[in-house]
Amino acid sequence: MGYLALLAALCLGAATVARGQLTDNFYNGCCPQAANIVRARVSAAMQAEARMGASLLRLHFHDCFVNGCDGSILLDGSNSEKLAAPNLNSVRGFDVVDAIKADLEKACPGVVSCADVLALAAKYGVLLSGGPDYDVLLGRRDGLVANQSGANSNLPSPFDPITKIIKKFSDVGLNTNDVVILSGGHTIGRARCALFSNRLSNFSATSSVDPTLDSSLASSLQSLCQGGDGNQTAALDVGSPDTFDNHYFQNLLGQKGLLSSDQGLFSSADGANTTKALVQLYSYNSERFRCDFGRSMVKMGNISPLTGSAGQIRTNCHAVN
Ligand code: HEM
Ligand SMILES: *[C@@H]1O[C@H](CO)[C@@H](O)[C@H](O)[C@H]1NC(C)=O
Ligand SMILES: *[C@@H]1O[C@H](CO)[C@@H](O)[C@H](O)[C@H]1NC(C)=O
Ligand SMILES: *[C@@H]1O[C@H](CO)[C@@H](O)[C@H](O)[C@H]1NC(C)=O
Ligand SMILES: CC(=O)N[C@H]1CO[C@H](CO)[C@@H](O)[C@@H]1O
Repeated sequence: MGYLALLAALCLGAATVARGQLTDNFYNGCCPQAANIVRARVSAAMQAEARMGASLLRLHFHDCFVNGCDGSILLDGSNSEKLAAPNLNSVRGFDVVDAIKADLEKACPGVVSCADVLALAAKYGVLLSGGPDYDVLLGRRDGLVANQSGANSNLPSPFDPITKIIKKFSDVGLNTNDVVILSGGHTIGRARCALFSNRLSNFSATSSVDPTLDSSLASSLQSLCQGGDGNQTAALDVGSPDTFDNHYFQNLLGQKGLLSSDQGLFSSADGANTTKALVQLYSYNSERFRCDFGRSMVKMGNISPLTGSAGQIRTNCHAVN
């Protein structure tokens, strides 16, 4: 057996031992440098553009909600998830993923899946933004198909009522607590005017601005978006868009959530009182948020993973082998 084949076999061995479960030491035997390789690339990308940490976090989320965390969002082609409405001109970070994968293929050819690259990149995007250092679980294998219609139906929209968002999370095994905790991912990153300008004018017959949007924030967003093509971006966490903190929840208490789906967790009547109570909790208990966020990320990362001999380890994340 050649050296490289032996390395790959070590990883298969780990999968067998784990009986289809993800583990926190999956690559220790066969590619011990995997996490450091990902961390270095994410760090370099964030030095060039701090927002990239957020973009990589979102990529993992959008991968996991469609056919599980299987790297399907990275596949090109006419049925590509990249072309689905929630992703088109919206998800970003593909170049960083390619650079990570190229480094990994040099160090440990054929060993680290694209799905795990996304999980690791999300972890370091969070950590290097100042977020919690949770133990990411690994050992996912890559899917063989993209699912554009699945991306259109499963991914939450900022225009969905909170009840519908809760349903989309429960469809993938996540509960209402996870909805609130993981929405806290919006402590970093940006959103385009097209996704929130519905709140700025013509909101209802009686008021032109969403009554649950702080009026001075509304004015500044109006000037940002006015006359534009909908592609201008605003911070999801108005005070500290590149720092992972609990200001996202404090903002909601002050009606400074950006998306309707953010503010709805605190203000919406249909949000049920659980989401409101959790927003309050995290607004004053930052440690609790950090801890719960890590736990919910692990849970999200566990959505229908392919393990053992299912799927494959893609050599090129853009296409099946
Ligand atoms: C609860 C339902 C959710 C809705 C409706 C939602 C919606 C959105 C929208 C509309 C954007 C802006 C897209 C654009 O401007 O093109 C966005 C950005 C973002 N979302 Fe969410 N999201 C949700 C949950 C999550 C979750 C669970 C995470 C991760 C844990 C997450 C992480 C992010 C991040 C980090 C960004 C900023 C990305 C960047 O700056 O490139 N979101 N989200
Ligand atoms: C696409 O996603 C939908 C919704 O999750 C699912 O019902 C369907 O089986 C998926 N199709 C494929 C080909 O994976
Ligand atoms: C926003 O930018 C994308 C390219 O990133 C472009 O295709 C789209 O037309 C722009 N939107 C509008 C409304 O012009
Ligand atoms: C939410 O709380 C309010 C009072 O704070 C109560 O009137 C209402 O019935 C509660 N709604 C639900 C769904 O529990
Ligand atoms: C009630 C209200 O503000 N209506 C306005 C909605 O937007 C259109 C233009 O997009 C205006 O013409 C309406 O006056």
